[in-house]
Amino acid sequence: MPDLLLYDYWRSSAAFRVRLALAWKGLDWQRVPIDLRHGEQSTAAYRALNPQGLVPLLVNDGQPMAQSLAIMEYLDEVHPSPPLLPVEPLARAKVRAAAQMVACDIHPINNLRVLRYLKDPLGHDQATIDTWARHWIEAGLTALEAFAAQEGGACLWGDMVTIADFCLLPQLYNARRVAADLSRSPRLVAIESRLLLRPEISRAHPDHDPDRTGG
Ligand SMILES: N[C@@H](CCC(=O)N[C@@H](CS)C(=O)NCC(=O)O)C(=O)O
Repeated sequence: MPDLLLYDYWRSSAAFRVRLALAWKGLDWQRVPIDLRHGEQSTAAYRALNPQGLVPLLVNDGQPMAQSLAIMEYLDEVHPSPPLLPVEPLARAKVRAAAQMVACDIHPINNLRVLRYLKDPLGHDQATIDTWARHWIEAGLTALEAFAAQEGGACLWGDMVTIADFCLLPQLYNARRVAADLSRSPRLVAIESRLLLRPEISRAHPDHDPDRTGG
């Protein structure tokens, strides 16, 4: 049995980031499915492992680790080849900034628990909630498009595949789920298309997930 266990939901964009990093590093891992639609993230057993009640959670040799950015950087430190961050400090800061534009400023305000809270108890209807999600995703991706115009090439940062790309791909998947307008993000969509040509990246995508279900 592999040493790495990933508590994962096929459609979770934060977990998708970690699946991409695992695939990129060629690591063997095993999934523990946590069905977010059925509330499995909130059971006492899961919260004992991850008090936040969120996926992903990576367990390595019995040690649980939460937060996708921290997990990707951990994997990069323990398995440095192929790298997911450049070496030079300024370049590392730029890559982390792009990753955080997604992971800290777009994703958290469109997360399942946030959207559910807008519905109940705040009482917003689904159309309003979708408008909220689209607004913040489009605003965030417009800023990331500007980053790509300055720093990007085949990837978000030059031609190197980094943690920033592994935040971008899940965010674009998520954007399409709420029909966000991607017409102002042509560079981001082109980067995604190029990266999805790589089989190891494509295999980590929810559309190709063997556990894919309707929910
Ligand atoms: N900052 C966390 C975010 C994790 C997160 O929000 N995960 C979502 C799925 S993408 C989740 O578990 N949501 C469950 C819920 O909202 O109840 C990370 O990067 O790992």
